[in-house]
Amino acid sequence: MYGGGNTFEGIASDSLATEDPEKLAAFEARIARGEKIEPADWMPQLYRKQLIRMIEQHAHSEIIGALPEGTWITRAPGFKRKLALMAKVQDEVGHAQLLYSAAETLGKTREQMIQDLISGKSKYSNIFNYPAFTWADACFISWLVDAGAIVNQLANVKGSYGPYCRALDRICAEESFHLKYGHHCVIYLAAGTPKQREMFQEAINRWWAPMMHFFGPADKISAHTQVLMNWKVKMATNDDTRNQFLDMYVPKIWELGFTIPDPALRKNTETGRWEYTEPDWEEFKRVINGDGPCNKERLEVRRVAETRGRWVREALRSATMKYVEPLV
Ligand code: FAQ
Repeated sequence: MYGGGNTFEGIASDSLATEDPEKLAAFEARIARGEKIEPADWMPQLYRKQLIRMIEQHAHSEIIGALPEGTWITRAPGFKRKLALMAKVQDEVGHAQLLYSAAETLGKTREQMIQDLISGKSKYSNIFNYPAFTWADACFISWLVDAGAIVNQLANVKGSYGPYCRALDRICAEESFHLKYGHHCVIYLAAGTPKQREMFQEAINRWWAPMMHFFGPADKISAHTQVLMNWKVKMATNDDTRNQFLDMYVPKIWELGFTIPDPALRKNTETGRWEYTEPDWEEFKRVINGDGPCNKERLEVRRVAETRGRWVREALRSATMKYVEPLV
């Protein structure tokens, strides 16, 4: 089992033995019937902890995920691309807002979540710890990272925790626009000059390994999949979502005449599954535990935002602040 080196061991070994067996059975029966669990409903501590962990990491991924693309807003080629990218980045930050609110319903405050992010205690998606060197890297994120996120989220939208599923529902709708935008950017490069095609090929070469890691460790070493699937928080395993992504997007990449830097990549027509070189899980582990190419830079941006934005939050919370009726 993959340990991740921090909070996870504690959560995984958490025992259900102290839970009231009748309440636990009723809770599991509700989940089996496909009912949604709402914040005021009884739930086992382990379900609560797992949800907080996963939703919080998802929220952090959205705000950190805004950074590599965000640096391209001023350099995006042309006014329309700048406008579209600005709207997309703003959407990602909005997704974080929805997700932090969903996690707050489980009892962890937003302040604590942000503290845990900037102190390095909480995780966020591995993929945003890599640099977006070129415009083609930004296009890769908008098309293929968004595509990966949609595959995962469309599965989990049917999950058991009401507030998370409702947040995902709205997020998926917005992500589908991002996907179209990203695809359009890539088609433009693919139909462009040899240099533009070369730029996108280089982006694929750089991002393929982090993209394979994005769906999480292989099922055989994943720590949380089983418990999350039992309680319908996760509706597909890591290998299943990775396979679904490959099924949907590898043919599209190949159709555009690009190559993928994995000589073993092929669909096994008998099993219907994709075969690929086993991703380097040691690199994945290093990156998600703080030692990737951009981890320090990403967290520093959040630290600065937290410090500089403090006065705004304090002003909003201030008891002296009153609503003033508009003069109309
Ligand atoms: N990165 O046992 P599992 C986006 C950790 S949103 C970092 O398999 P689980 C939008 C995991 O936390 C992208 N850490 O864990 C966008 C655990 O560590 P812990 C985010 C990872 O929870 C697009 C350990 O490894 N999406 O991109 C990763 O069952 C473009 C063991 O792993 C979500 O968060 C990873 N990739 O499955 C924004 C969706 N994978 O906590 C801007 C919701 C695993 O024990 C631009 N989350 N770990 O210390 C999920 O579906 C799941 O949490 C998984 C991982 C599938 C990510």
